[in-house]
Amino acid sequence: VFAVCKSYRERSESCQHSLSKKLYSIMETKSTNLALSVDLTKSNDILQIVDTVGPFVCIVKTHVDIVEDFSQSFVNHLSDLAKKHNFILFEDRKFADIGNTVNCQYNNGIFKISSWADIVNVHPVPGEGVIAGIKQTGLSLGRGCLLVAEMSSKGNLATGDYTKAAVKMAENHKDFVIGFICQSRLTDDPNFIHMTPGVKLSSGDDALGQQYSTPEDAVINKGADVIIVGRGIIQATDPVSTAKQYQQAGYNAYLQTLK
Ligand code: 6AU
Repeated sequence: VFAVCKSYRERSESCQHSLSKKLYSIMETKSTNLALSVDLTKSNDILQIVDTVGPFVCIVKTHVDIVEDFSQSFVNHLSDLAKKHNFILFEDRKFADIGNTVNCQYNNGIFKISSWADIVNVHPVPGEGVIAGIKQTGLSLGRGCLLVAEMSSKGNLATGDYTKAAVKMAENHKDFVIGFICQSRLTDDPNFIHMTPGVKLSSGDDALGQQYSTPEDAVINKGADVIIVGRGIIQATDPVSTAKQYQQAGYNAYLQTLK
């Protein structure tokens, strides 16, 4: 068991970034550490599930490049739902190029990610320039980013010294990096939020290398602040009641870490 053991309220007070403060206060108010990964390909399907599951999550995470009918109106609707249900928008773009290129990818093209996504994630593999590139636009907009310091997939290379170097990079950019995508507790610095994907009610794997642990395992043993759940919810016969189950499992696990 990791050493944080602080309530969301305390964590909200001890972190610096306004987005982290907002996230912890949403988690406190809505009693949820659940992020919905809404990996669907039609905007209406996404908006429909987000409107029904929105009350139970603190974050909605998108992969906008899989949306077949992407439009500005889709983004406007998604942003309206974020206000209506009080959650944060996370575009899972995993930027991984030189600073100038990622800055262009962040601002331009069809998706104009910087104009609507509160959070994006970044692979640390190119070095600090990848953070600087996103930060150049994101800082003044009040955005934040997460470093992919560890991965959930079988045989991934984000381990050992790579993960340690990622933590160092985050420490050098505390004004913009608000945390990690990870599979374990990487630091006790209250400025960094740990978000863990690869979560399902029963552990196991998929046919393409994804590896799952349970909400309890992710929060209590791996030290996740936020659990990220995709297919466990979106492929369930009843996504709303299933989302409630994940919310409860994740939140109860959090309560156990406070004891
Ligand atoms: O629950 P799933 O397996 O349906 O979906 C997991 C989601 C997917 C992945 O692209 C993403 O989480 N993900 C990430 C992220 C969030 O960066 C990193 C990782 O190591 N594993 C992972 O599954 O949208």
